[in-house]
Amino acid sequence: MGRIYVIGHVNPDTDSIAAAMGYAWLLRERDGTDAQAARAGSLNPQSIWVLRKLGLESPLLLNDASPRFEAVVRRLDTAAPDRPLRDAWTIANRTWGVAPVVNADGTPYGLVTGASLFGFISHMVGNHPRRQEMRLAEILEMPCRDACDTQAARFQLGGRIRDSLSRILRQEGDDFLVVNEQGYYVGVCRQRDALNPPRLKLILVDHNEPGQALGSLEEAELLEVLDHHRLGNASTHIPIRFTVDIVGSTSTLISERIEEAGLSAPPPIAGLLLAGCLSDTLRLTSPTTTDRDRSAVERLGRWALAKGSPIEDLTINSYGEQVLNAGSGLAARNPQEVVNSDLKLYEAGGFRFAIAQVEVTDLLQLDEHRQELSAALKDLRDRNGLDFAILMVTDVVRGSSRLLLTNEPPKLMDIPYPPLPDGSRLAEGVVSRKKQLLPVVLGLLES
Ligand SMILES: [Mn+2]
Repeated sequence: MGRIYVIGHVNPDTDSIAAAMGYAWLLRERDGTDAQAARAGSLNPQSIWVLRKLGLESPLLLNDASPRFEAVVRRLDTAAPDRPLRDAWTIANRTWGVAPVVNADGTPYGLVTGASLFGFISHMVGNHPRRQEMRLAEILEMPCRDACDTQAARFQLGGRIRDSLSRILRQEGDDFLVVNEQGYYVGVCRQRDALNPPRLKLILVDHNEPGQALGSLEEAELLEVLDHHRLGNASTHIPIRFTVDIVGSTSTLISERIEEAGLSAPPPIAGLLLAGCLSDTLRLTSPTTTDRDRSAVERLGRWALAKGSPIEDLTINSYGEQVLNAGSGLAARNPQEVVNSDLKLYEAGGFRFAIAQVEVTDLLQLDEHRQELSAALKDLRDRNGLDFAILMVTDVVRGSSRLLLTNEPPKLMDIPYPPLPDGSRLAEGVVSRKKQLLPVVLGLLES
């Protein structure tokens, strides 16, 4: 069957990412299919936050379904330019009569083909009858470089075949070199394969209109559509499985299929689908919400919040709140909400203090909101009768934090994070309150 890509719409939202990853997981788990989740554009801040929180890798970026050279490349063994032609001869006998010759630095030198070999021999022998007595063994001792076609076309592994069609057709030879982005040898491609490449197998989730799909959809082989939007679907040559249902999220449909298979998604995948559903239905408050979405949230919550899950200490409500907040950055939220939404109180060394944390996808946001956040932090300290308070603004993309401190005691002067001109501190590589920041603060307070 080969690899199948499961992909959502362009400008992907969290439901699109979740449905692609959730369905790819189900196809692998239930059917043993080689299904890979993909995305048709950059992740939005909410999806970045959710994937980070759950410890999941971002799905593969796939902007365009047009076949690329990687679909037709054959990774043939190589000979070195200075090695005897015998080496290339051995390889050519095992392939279709072609041997790539590659320099010591990994760049291709050329191809030994039937035509190049014939050209070489006729050049050696010419029309001298005496030289026709030359033995094959002598010829095979000559260096590969002498019998190479160095003019063979080179194509980029990731390049679209369609964009190179006229060059492919104009080529003298039938075999081409395929190189990676750095220009290093990857393999060889035959003209006939390039002219008839296998189509990319696609399953569309969370959309069905070609206008919302990745580019060159018409060049792909569409296997299935699973969606909850209005119809505007592409036509196909053969019947496909097509599901469009009136529910609040595609994640709901995926969770139903997982349940129907008698399976339960592992906590990170369930947490991702839960985020997709909560985000599309605005925590089940949007008018698109149905009873099936409510059941899905219950079911996904059961799987996602299990012991040992990355979000085991949250509830459906608190998780949903964080998911929706993660989409908005600092700008869309009032400072009181930012400092209060993820707040922990501590006592140590005779001090009572708070550490609040907020996750952003870009620390530059902090510069615009620093003053009002500092004011909200002071206010929080006063109202809770604390000695001091810290706000940890964590960049979940780059994995660093900046700290705002208010009324910190002299003992914290030695905190090992350099102060910036605006008075905040830069905690490079620090993302965990529990495991990184708190032990440092406790160490100083109790010293
Ligand atoms: Mn959706």
